[in-house]
Amino acid sequence: MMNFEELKNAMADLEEESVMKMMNEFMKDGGKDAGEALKACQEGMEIIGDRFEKGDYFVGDLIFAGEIMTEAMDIIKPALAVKSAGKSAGRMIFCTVKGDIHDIGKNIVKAMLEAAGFEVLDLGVDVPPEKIVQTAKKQNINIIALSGVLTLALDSMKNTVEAFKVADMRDKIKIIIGGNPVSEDACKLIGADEWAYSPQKTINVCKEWASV
Ligand code: B12
Repeated sequence: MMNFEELKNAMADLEEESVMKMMNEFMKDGGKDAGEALKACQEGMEIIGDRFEKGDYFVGDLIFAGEIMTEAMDIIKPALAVKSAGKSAGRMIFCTVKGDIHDIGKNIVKAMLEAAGFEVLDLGVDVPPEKIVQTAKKQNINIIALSGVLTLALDSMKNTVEAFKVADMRDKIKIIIGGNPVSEDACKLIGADEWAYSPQKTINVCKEWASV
């Protein structure tokens, strides 16, 4: 049985070997409650963030943390995402907004959307509003998912919504935002249609939009 508290602490302490061992054993045991494993890793990442703020960890530690988290998620991805068979659930654009290069959360949510049947056009990180608007126009895609972990990402998200208005496309597209600083209030301020923290809510919202 996976001890999620131990996993969280191993993540926070950057014990790569222990984290991988726990993840591999977790999958060997059937990978049940993969969402809990994700949550434990995320909580570990929050502790890492706090230690960085206090000056106990440095940028090199954040980089290493990112590598461990990505590796860990690669192992449990099959258990996190329930594969849907059949036709495409819809097409969408996903990216991390301008000024922000954090992409671990984006990649997790993207993998789960793909498993749920979405065709996700991933524009990567640090993506300027104009590029998102142009891609949506060219590819005729009307569901846009924006990720951001830095506080400044909220401004970039707002600028992206504005860019869609300027291009006279705002009423034709749906925008969902997510990431650590995103909240109900931020969503209102930014003018997005929805916000989510959990990948499952993201899937539900996008499925609803795609079905209209
Ligand atoms: C790993 C990490 C890095 C790595 C990122 C590697 C990578 N490939 O992503 C690296 C080393 C690159 C990095 C760099 C920096 N970082 Co950093 N980083 C982190 C850390 C420790 C973890 C982030 C993470 O991956 N979390 C785990 C994932 C799974 O969680 P998540 O992103 O929240 O995603 C979940 C949800 O939010 C949601 N979600 C995510 N996206 C979306 C999108 C949609 C549409 C939806 C619906 C849902 C959704 O689903 C995910 C799964 O549940 C955080 C600490 C923290 N508390 O988050 C700091 C943190 C984000 N970093 C911080 C800082 C300051 C920096 C740097 C400025 C450091 C520096 N001096 O250079 C740079 C900025 C570079 C830039 N321009 O972006 C600060 C941000 C402070 C702020 N308020 O703005 C934090 C909070 C640390 C701290 N406490 O000080 N960082």
